[in-house]
Amino acid sequence: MNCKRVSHTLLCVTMFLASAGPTASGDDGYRLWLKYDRLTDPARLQTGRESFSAAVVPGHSTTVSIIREELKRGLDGLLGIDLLLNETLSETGTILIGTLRTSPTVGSFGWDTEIKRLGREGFLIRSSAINNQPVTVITANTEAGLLYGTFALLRLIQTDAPLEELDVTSRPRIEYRLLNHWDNMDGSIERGYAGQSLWQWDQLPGQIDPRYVDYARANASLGINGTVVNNVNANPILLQAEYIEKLRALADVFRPYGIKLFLSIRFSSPLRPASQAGSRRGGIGDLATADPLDPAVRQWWKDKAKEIYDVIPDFGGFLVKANSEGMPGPQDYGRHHADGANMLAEALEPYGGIVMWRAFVYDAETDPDRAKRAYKEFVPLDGVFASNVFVQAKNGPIDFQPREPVHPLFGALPKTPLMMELQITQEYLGHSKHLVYLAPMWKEYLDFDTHAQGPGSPVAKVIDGSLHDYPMTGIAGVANTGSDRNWCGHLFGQANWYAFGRLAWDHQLSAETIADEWIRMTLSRDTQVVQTVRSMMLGSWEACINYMTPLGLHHIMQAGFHYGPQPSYARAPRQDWTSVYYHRADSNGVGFDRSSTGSNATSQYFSPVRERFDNLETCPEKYLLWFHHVPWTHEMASGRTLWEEMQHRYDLGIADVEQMGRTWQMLEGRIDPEIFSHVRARLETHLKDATAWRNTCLDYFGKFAK
Ligand code: GCV
Repeated sequence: MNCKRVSHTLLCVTMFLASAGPTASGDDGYRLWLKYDRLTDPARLQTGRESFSAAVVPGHSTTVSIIREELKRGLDGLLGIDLLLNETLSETGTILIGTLRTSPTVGSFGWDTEIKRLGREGFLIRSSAINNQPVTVITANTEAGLLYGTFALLRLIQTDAPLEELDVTSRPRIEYRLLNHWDNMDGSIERGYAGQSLWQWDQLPGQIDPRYVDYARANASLGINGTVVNNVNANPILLQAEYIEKLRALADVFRPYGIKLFLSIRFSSPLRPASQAGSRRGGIGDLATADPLDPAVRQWWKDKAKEIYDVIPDFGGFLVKANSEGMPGPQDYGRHHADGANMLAEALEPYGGIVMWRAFVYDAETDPDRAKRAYKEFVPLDGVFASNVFVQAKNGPIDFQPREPVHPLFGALPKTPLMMELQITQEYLGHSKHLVYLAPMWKEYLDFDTHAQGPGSPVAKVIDGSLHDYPMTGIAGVANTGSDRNWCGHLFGQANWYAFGRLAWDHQLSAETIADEWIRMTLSRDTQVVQTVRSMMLGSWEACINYMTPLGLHHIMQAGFHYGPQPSYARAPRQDWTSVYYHRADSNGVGFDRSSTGSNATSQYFSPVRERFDNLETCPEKYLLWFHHVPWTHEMASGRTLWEEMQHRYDLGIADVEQMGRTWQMLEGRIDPEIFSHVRARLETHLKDATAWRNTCLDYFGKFAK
């Protein structure tokens, strides 16, 4: 049965309605994907109960206690067993969880070489036997690895994976897997749509909200190993001693879950406070300059780093937005990005800390085309950055649009570890009101072949370091979490948090597999419910592109708010902050000519991508209006004119959202009623607002196309 496209789901739903059973009630979504609801298949229950009735987890650390608790909780929920926690392997059906160091028994299997290859965070789960008694072994080189292995075993049980003859080896492909919170000190979240910040600064360090623990646990279950707790539009007060204490309290909660704490810093922190309230430029120091080449400034940062590491010995490092959107930076002193980054790198280096220097810069003086600016600023600096500096670039060259071509920096910095920044929060994709599953989008970027070193140079290989042999690798996701009871506002927003974590661990996973796992863990294990919801999810990103910005249109959102459509927006302090700058519609056609006859942004890509994008005939239609100004009468692959195709795409987007609503409606009684009503209400808003998108855009562009 083919349930892949949204439009096919009706058929699939109709076929299973008779077979699926009723569900439990009253789920507020708080438990995320770690629900551990009881298995219903009797055969699986029996296998599970026989295989996992006892556990031996040697050790005394907090992480070991967490592993024991998680296992107990998970197996109690999934299998209904009261797990025996033993000191020795006396029971049949024991899970042994230990490293070569903590468990001599693990050493007796002769797997030492394999285990060493797991690295710092990988794990091995294997069915084996001791004295003819079956045993399941979870082993790793570190406690973090054991924790990840424990979550992985629980996931296998929870997702109905085969449990016999287990043999799973897994290690992360990327070293730094971070959430970036854009949380402000007043509790608000920039581009956050799920309530207020999770961090209660006024209560820290004394009071630890239990939610911090649940947050860390959820991240650990995915293998996320770091979190930048504050907005890149950073407030420097977090560097004050009082706040470092508060940060210590958070770091203490995160540490046993394998999560390091990082900070966004303001480059001008060494300066005296700004006299103007709300200014992005002041600091917390008493210096008259923040020039990165000034010895006093360099010393200020060294002292600050020492102060932080004295309190938080495993502090991760700094994320920096500099010379971007009014944030101060080295260019204020005639220095370049590497001067700024290297100064901070020097301060952090003695403690093993790193700098993540963002490439989200678009100074209008660099080039009239915003899409070209970051490349022009950063490529000349390749090889100039210190070894503990990442350059962190967004997936596309503008700003988290529904669809962009890949950022040309990927592949263009062979000597500088490039960290990819994805946006989990849906700033430009319907906030927490639209159901948009982002894994297919992220896969499109990761799989994109840059041709940086000939064919077979996908972005995934750039960021996992294998293309350029990067000494360190990283990926970041701008978090969509908040104080809302269900964490993400929209229940399906959880799927994006989940997908980010899973892809950060293993970018080879497919969007389908990840959706499947998430649905089974969050909504239902009924195969047909899973297929139906998965098809809704898989079609949702393309639907969103169609009703917002089809065919390469971009940044035609409401000014500032970025939710609804505003293609007519023309007044702004700067040209590149308006919608008309991006779409350039006129009576002849529409689109931004970035080809060699226009801004020549295509030249920033490697051959043959460059030529493919440059030529109107070979440019993929999904990027057409990104790279070309195209006549309204241009014949598209479908045989329609551009204008007809645009209408068609907008209509298709709406049809898909309508279909999502119908499909969801048919799931009533098959999933938890509270979740059902919550999603149904969101889908109603989704359809209403998507329709506004179509109507506004067709009305607007129709005036040009006539
Ligand atoms: C944190 C876009 C967003 C801003 C965000 C910025 C960034 O411009 O609209 O809210 O600021 O990107 O990534 O720094």
